[in-house]
This record gives sequence, structure tokens and C-alpha cells, in this order.
Amino acid sequence: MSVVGFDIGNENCVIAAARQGGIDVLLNDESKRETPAVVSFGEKQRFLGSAGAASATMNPKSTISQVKRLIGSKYKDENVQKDLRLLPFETSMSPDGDILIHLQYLNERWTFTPVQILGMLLAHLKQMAEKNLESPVVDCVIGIPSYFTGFQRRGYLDAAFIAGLRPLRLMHDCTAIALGYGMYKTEFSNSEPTNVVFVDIGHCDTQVTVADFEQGQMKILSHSFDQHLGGRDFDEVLFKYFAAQFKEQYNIDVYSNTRASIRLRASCEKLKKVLSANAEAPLSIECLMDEKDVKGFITRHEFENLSVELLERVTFPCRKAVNDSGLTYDKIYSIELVGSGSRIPAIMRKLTSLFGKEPRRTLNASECVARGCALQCAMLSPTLRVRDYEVQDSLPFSIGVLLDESNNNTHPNCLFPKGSPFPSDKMLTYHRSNTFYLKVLCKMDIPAGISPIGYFMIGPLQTSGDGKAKVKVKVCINIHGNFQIEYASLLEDSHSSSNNAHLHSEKMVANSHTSTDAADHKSVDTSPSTTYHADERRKGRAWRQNVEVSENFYATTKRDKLREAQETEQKLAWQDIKVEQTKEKRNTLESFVYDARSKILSSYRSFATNSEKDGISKSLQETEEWLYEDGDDETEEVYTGKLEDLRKLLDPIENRYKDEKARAQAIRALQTC
Ligand code: ATP
Ligand code: K
Ligand code: MG
Repeated sequence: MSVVGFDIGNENCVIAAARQGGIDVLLNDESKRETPAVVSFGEKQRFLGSAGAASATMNPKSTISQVKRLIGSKYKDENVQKDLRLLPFETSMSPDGDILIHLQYLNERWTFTPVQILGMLLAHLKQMAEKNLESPVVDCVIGIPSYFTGFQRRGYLDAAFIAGLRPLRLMHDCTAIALGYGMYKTEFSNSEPTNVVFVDIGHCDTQVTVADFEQGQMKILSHSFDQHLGGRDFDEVLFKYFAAQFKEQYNIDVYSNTRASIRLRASCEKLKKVLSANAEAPLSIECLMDEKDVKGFITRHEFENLSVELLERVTFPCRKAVNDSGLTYDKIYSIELVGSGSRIPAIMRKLTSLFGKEPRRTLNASECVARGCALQCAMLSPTLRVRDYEVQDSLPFSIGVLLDESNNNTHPNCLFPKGSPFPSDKMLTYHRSNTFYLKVLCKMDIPAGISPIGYFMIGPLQTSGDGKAKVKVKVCINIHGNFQIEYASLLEDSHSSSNNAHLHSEKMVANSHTSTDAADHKSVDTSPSTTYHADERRKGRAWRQNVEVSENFYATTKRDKLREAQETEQKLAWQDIKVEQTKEKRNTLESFVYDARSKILSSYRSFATNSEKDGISKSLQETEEWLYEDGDDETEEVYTGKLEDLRKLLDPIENRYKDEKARAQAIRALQTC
């Protein structure tokens, strides 16, 4: 079983595999280390990754990119709307308020969820890894942004399920980076923690994490981010600049033309990269719109002036991360800058003046997330032996629980405050006489603030009379950073008359083991420092009874839908394979025609009668013409049939030729005896 880490970017995906000797980044079909995060629907088959990116401008309405932004988000969300405006494919809102993607494929109208599209991308990456490693890939670790909500995390797990992957962990991007950084370093002292700030600037977002390294362990101190600041925002600065200029100069409005917008945006991204290495750069696009060729020019200095505000914004999550870590700037040992969006030289300057020292680039900027994930996968998988190293992540948001009838003004009990280590679990106790509901709330460092992330029904309760029962509910933040109820159990009849739903949390944690939804392998030992007695449930007290827990947001219908989605994916994948095989058969037939023709004229010449030769040439000619006309788009069986027909004509001649060759060889052999 292979051990793999995936970094799914908004722009690029990277796969790394852990092997006994170390960690390798895997190459795609084009021998590249980065694969575009694109799924494109062609006429008869899907094009994924690099092949998908190639059709983005030709086929914008059926080419899905940046799907990571859309996972687990609501259609009406203001930021989703902003993202959707930049994306050329058709979307709508589902009855549940989720995002749906619509496109035309195989002469039908299809509707996919973003999770399905991500599933396709993951399936493609899985297939690529399997081809590379020549073994099945199921267990994996997938990087996720630390700002992902519970819904987004579940969306990732669902997409992985559709693709046939089993994530042992969804790991925060920067935690993975920090692991890759710390695991092999030996210079950390035992006495003094070394604090490092990791800044990852990608295509759409910026994440900053402060980690503390000691010998054999690392602890995340804080996560901070700007979900809406990345390389593409700098592209947009250039896009706006040139769109305005072209309006003036050429009287064209690129905003009114999807294809022109896509092309200009792509050119601006290229221009931005050129400006990272050069003081100035030209822009030139042929036939951008209205049959006009356009030309432009910008200096790095001008670009930086246009980006002042964005550059300032890069410092905000950095300040926040340092602030939340409780450290002062002088306690920071180094700053590691990663993510390809950070290659703009002005960003380095900005950060240097903020931190008072120049950030370093000792890590591979585009591969470090995938590498860290592969390493974590090796640690969690039974396949490889990795030396002990402790990873302690920190919760990027706060989780609280509200009891059903408590009015919404009451502040929910903060069960897992932001910054607490996870995975971790807690035992809650309630005194109830009947079924009750728990609403789980998440508080993020974003303007939207508190949002519900789960709604659980606990019950029915088998209480005697109208007495209240003591119900213990074990909750946890699992290895993926998701809230989960592990179990609920009824303890005893309690005759307490108190009717104010009292909630008190006891830290009663099972011995360092934390179960997870996907995997219950070796757990990462990061449970809170206070551990108590072993799980009471195991003592088997007679009066303990399991109580049913069901979750509303994630009803069984969703599970059915997921299975359906998995089947759809398998069908679509089969269609792709079939189309590929057909293409291959068509190619085989075509080359057979050319090959046979040249043989008839050369090596087989003297082994066929003139009428045979005429007949064969005629058949070859007919087949060739057919291939470019009626037979251009036929089924696999038809191509195979045609090939067999031609073979039958050619076989007798080929046999005579072979016989003759064998005879000649035998004679030569005899002569040399
Ligand atoms: P995300 O992390 O947002 O999901 P990602 O991981 O795919 O996205 P990266 O591959 O880290 O993102 O970075 C992609 C961004 O880096 C793009 O905006 C790209 O234009 C930008 N980029 C790549 N090379 C350079 C360069 N030489 N100079 C400036 N920007 C660059
Ligand atoms: K990436
Ligand atoms: Mg990234």
C-alpha cells in the first residue's frame, strides 16, 4: 500500500509519495511536478489536470477550475458570488442553498456539485500516483487551508470517498509544511523552543502559521489567514489596468467578452511572473476581440504601485499570527516563505520590513505542502516505519455547543477554544428526561463570525417515570479538525429537580486515543496534557445504556447521494477509458494502413501477385479515405473489425515473406557450417 500526500491547490496540485528512502514528488504525464487543478468536459470524454488546462480557453463553459473555493460553501455567500463572477461556467443554487455546476456533456445537460468535481480531480491524481508507483493508492493525507469550516472539511472527505481514497488525515497546509521543516532538522535545542513563522501565499489565499520546534516534536502556536488574498489578486490588478488601457486605446471592452477576459487574465498572470524576474515586461495578444491585436507594457515599479494595497494586506495575517502566538517579534527565529504566489519580489521586501529580518526560502515553495502530507501519511500508515515525532496542531477556530431550548442569546459554552491542541475530546453531562438536541457552533476569525456547523439529536431516552436521566455525551475534535460526537450514554435515573439545563464539561479523556471518522490507525499523540482514567464505558457498568445520536445536517440521504456520486464517477471514468481505447484502436488502424502500404511497395513486393497488390492497395486507400470521412468517429469494435479485414488480406503475403526469410536464414546457417 502506497503512502501518499496530496496538495490540492486552486491552481496547482502536487503529489508526494513516501518511500523507505525518503519523499519523492511524482511526475504527471507531461513529466511535470505540478498538475493544474482543472476538470474539463470535452465532446466525448473528460480532460483532467494538464489536459484540462489546455482546453480552458477553447472550452471555457465546460472547464471547471478553482473548485476548491466552492467546496462546502453556500451559493448566496457574498465571497462565493464574487468568485463565481470570475468563473465562466454556469452555476445555480440547490434547494439546500448549495452550489450546483451545470454543463453540457455527451449531448446531455449535467449537474454536478463542487464535491463531485473535486472527486474527479482527486481520482485523476490517484490514478496518476498509481501509475507512477505501480501500486494501489488508497491511504493518503490531504492538505487543507486552516480556515476550512466543518462543511469544507467534510466536503473534502466526501470527494475523497468518491475518488476511492481514504484520507488518514486532512492536514492544515502550514502544519504539513512545518512537519516537513522540523522532522529532519537536528539543530533544535532541548531547552529552548525555536519559533518559526510560515507564510504560504497561493493563488487565492494566504496562510500564516507560527510553530515551535523542539527536539523530536513540534507545536503549532497559531494559525492566521486571509482567505481572499493570493496571486490571482495581483493578476487582477494587471487585468484592470490593461482592460482600462485597451478600452481607451482600442475601444474594446474585454469585460463584455468571456473569452477575451480569460485570455487577458491568463496573459496578465504570465506578465506578473515575468515581472518577478525583470524590471519591465511587454504584453501582446493577437486578435483579443473585434479582430484587434493589442499591445501593452508595464514596469515592475508601476505594477508595485498599483499593488500597494495588496502588499499591505499581506502583513495583516502575519501580524495576527504573531499576536495570537503570544510571542514578540524578537522571539522569532526565522520566517519561511512558501507558495508560488510569494515570488513577487515586493512581497519579500514588505515582509522583511515587518519582521525586521529577511524571510528565508529554504523549503521548496511549491512542493512543501505535499511533502509534509506524505510524511504525515507515513507516520499514520502501518506500511512504513518512521521515527517518532510529535505533531501538535492548534484549532484555528472556537467550537461551542448550544442546548436546544436555550434561547439564542445565551452564549454557547466554548468547548474547544481557538488555539487549543487537537485532536482532543471531552465528556459532557446533561440531565434530561427526553430526546434533546445539540446545536454546534463555530466561531471563525472572519467577519461572518459564528455559524452553525452541526445539529444533533440525542435520544430517545429510556427514563423511568418523569425522572431525569444523566446523559453523558463524548465529543471530540477529530484528526481532521472536525467536531464529532463519539457516543452518548444514559447513566442512571437522577431525581435532581433542577430543570435548568445544566451543562458542565468534564475532561474525561480516554487514554490518548482519539478516534477519527476515516481512520483509527495509530493516533497522533496530541491529546491534551490532562489525561484521566480509561473510558468508563469499558468498565461495563450495567446501568449504562447507549443512546442514539443522529445528525440532521448529515442525514442518511446524503450518504445515499454520496454513493450515487461514486457510481457516477465510475461511469464517467469508464467513458473516458473507452474513448481513449477507441482512439488507440483508430490510431492502430491508421498506422497499419501506412505500414502495409509501404511494405507492399518494398519488402513484400516480390511476394504478391499484381492482382493481390492492386486489391490490397485499393482496400488500403478505401480505409484511409473512410478514416477521414465516415469512419472518423466510430466505435472501438468497428475499428477492430476493419483492422482484421485488412490483416486477412495481408496475412498470406506476410507468411510467404516470412517463410522465404526463414529459408534464406537456414541456407546462410548451412553455408557457414
Ligand atoms: P492555493 O494555495 O491558493 O490553493 P496553489 O497552491 O495552487 O493555490 P501556488 O501554486 O502556490 O497556488 O501559487 C500559484 C500562484 O503563484 C499563481 O497566482 C501564480 O501566478 C503565482 N506565481 C507562480 N510563479 C510566479 C512568479 N514567478 N512570480 C509571481 N507569481 C508567481
Ligand atoms: K499547490
Ligand atoms: Mg497552496
